[in-house]
Amino acid sequence: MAIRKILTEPNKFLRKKSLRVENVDENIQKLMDDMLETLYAAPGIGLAAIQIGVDKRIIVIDINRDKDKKSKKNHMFFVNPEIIWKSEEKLTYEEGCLSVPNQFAEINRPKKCHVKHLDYNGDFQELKAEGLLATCIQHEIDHLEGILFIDYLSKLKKAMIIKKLSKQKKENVERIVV
Ligand code: GNR
Ligand code: NI
Repeated sequence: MAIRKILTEPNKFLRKKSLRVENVDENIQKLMDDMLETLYAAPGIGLAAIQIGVDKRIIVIDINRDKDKKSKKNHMFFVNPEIIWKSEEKLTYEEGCLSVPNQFAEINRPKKCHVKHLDYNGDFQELKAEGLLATCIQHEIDHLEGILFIDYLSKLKKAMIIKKLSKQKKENVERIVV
């Protein structure tokens, strides 16, 4: 297992649409192991493969581990996830993203969703989610389409965040060079 580097905005690769996984084989499982380790190291509650530079439709989620490191691992892998139902009822959650460091914003999404996917063993699963889990699943599936939560903000707010992140990136590069 290995902790992988997480890509951050602005980065064109984060805007790429991820590709379906044809076969959940050993290499895919190894990738999922790395994703889990990277998620816990970050720490975060969800991670999409594209965030570590792999354009495959794979997500890992653990909404409990972040707050309580001693809690039992309770992660889920989603391969080729598809939302098959969304509630009319909405929920606003303050979202963050490991690829948009230190930026937070309230985002409104369906409160509940049903998702079908393959698990770590390549077996078919269907899951009913609500609350934070539903929010996180939708946030991660957006990543597979090249969508970030800042895309839901006003043009001005989004531009301000991207400007801030570009500046931070530039400063980091200069720190290394000098
Ligand atoms: O760690 C994360 N926290 C979070 C909080 C509210 C809504 C979504 C998320 S996902 C984020 C990790 C991440 O960037 N996943 O793609
Ligand atoms: Ni994210």
